[in-house]
Amino acid sequence: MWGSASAAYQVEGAWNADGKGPSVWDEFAKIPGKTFRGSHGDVAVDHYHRFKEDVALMAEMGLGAYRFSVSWPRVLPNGRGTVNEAGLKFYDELIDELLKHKIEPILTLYHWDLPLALQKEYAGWESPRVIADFDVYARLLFNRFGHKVKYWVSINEQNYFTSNAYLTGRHPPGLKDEKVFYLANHHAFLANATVIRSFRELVPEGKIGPSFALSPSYPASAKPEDVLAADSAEDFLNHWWLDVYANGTYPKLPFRHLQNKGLAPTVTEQELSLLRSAKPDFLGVNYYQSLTFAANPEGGVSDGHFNTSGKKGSTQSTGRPGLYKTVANPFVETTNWDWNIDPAGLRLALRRLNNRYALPVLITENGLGEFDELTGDEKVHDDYRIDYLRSHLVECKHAIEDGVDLLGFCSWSFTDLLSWLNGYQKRYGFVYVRRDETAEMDLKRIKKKSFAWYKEVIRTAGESLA
Ligand code: BGP
Repeated sequence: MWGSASAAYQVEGAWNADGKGPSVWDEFAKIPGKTFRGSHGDVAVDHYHRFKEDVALMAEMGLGAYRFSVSWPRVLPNGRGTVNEAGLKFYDELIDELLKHKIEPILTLYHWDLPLALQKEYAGWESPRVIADFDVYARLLFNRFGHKVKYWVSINEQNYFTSNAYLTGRHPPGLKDEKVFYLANHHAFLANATVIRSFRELVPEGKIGPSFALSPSYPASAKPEDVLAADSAEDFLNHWWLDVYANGTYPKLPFRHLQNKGLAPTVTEQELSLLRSAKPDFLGVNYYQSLTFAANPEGGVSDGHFNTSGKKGSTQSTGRPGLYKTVANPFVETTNWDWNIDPAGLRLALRRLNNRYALPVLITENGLGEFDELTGDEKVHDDYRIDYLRSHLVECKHAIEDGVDLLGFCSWSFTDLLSWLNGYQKRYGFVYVRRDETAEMDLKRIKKKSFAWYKEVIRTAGESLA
């Protein structure tokens, strides 16, 4: 599948239209200082009203699959209870429009826009009550769309959203509490497993899996301390999630470490058997970069400045004192947001996944966020994006030759959209959308150079990459 991806909050806009309830992001993004120049998704790129135009562009490109997310509070304004039929209708029409153009819909159940009502009522993911509510929401969508949507993503980047929500405080609800982080994350695992079980019952022919933000870990040097640091990072930052998804168990080493510190979640036998019984059909991989780690002494680095402005070089090291910290990798280029550009890291990540879990993989996101310049004659010469995607796709081919079962590739993103913390200036799309952080302008869609390039890649089923 040659696809492209988006998420509700980042594209839809229409934040309070036709009965939609508010999400945690509708509130959080408007708190001064939380996002780049106060950018938010009230209008975003107005996909809610312009989806037919956007799907027509997808069809023109020959796109094979479109991954989008459903906004939970658009269909259940209070998180549970009354169903908003107008919200369901929007997704019904979007899916039909995609199918009409032979574009495979890939539906993400949760891409971070928790209904605000549930955050207010019981603190959202901090409470086990969220598990049943998430299941009711998921079952509603399985029943409604299960006959026409085959591919489903359960939760997008549980690792990234929980880390930001409860460790760094950069996402709602903006907490910095390690114990709460592991607890909320455990609830998300149980919610993920619960909906996979429901999926087996209601959509037996479909395929479902979580999407994971995967950054393979490299040691900063061959110094044994650095190699150990990278090994620990792999355990704490990747296996902590992937082992639970694929095998239903937490990895032993980090679990013991956290238990000794009183931070590990309490896990019952019943929960373990639920986790074990909910193996996904595939692992969704969101790959943007590899990370490089060095030893980090007790009392060393934990959190550091995160570059949301595009001022190159402003990212600071982060880590877990006593175990590891991130360092720059002198062998790779970086973007203006300091993300490492490392196509071979994608091949490595896919190989590691294959060796450890032997599950099919769907690349649910990969792309380059950069400043784009719209020229006077309405062109965007984004050769850097073409280079990025081409090199990553070539590594996918190598990974397939290595034996990885790759179901598809979704670039991030199709149109430009809101980057959660980085505003509208960090662009990812094949289609430029004319707007900026504060002004919506005319939201005109303009095809970038990469549009024609990806069209050719799809038309030749990758042959044009060679
Ligand atoms: C992933 C998210 C996407 C998207 C992407 C790019 O973490 O799943 O929603 O935003 O990263 O990240 P950013 O927008 O921070 O540049």
